[in-house]
Amino acid sequence: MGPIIFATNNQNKVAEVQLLLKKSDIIIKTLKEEGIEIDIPEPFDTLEENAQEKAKVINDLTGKNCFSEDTGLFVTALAGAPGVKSARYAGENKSMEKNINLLLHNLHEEKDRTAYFKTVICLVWNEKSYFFNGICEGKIELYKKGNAGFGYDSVFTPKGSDKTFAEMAINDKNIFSHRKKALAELTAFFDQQQ
Ligand code: ITT
Repeated sequence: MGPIIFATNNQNKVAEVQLLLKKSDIIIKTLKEEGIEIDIPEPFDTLEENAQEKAKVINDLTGKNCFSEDTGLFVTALAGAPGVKSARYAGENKSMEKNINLLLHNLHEEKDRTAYFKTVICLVWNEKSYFFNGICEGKIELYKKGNAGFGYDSVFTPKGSDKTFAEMAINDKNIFSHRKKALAELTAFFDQQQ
């Protein structure tokens, strides 16, 4: 199997996925490596549609097989917000500091801090679309902890851990994460193709 493009502009996702695929036959090419500079749109109300849009844009551009993913943080006490809008929770400028501050503010004095991350991968493979999901349950902390990772990692502690994702090395985040679970489905799909 030849290399496959991972259609993302998020280098932290690339680092996590590269580690997760280390022991598999799947070799990924990043948009950077393909010389593609594009702000991929995420205009829809579901992770599935946004993931498919990202993969289709890159497939149309290159004619090559590729996959993308869309991820959201779903908080119980906020009726699932920030959800699909996680990147733009506090506004269009996509400031993670503002997003996290707004999240902590909206959860102020809230006792139920349960939340989950969900990742949907869309694979465009020989002109067909395939979807793979991963969920990681956990809770939102009262304040930020740790400096590793990205996005909401500093306020999210996965079930089964006493550390936030931002207090973990990538390998440890990869034990629990939504992305790891979705990617396991993707690798199982490729195993079946052989
Ligand atoms: P691409 O669309 O280029 O893949 P992105 O950073 O825009 O990259 P998403 O739309 O999937 O990715 O992410 C939505 C938001 O959720 C965004 O603010 C991310 O920082 C955050 N996020 C995604 N995965 C995360 C993770 O594993 N841990 C913490 N935050 C995450």
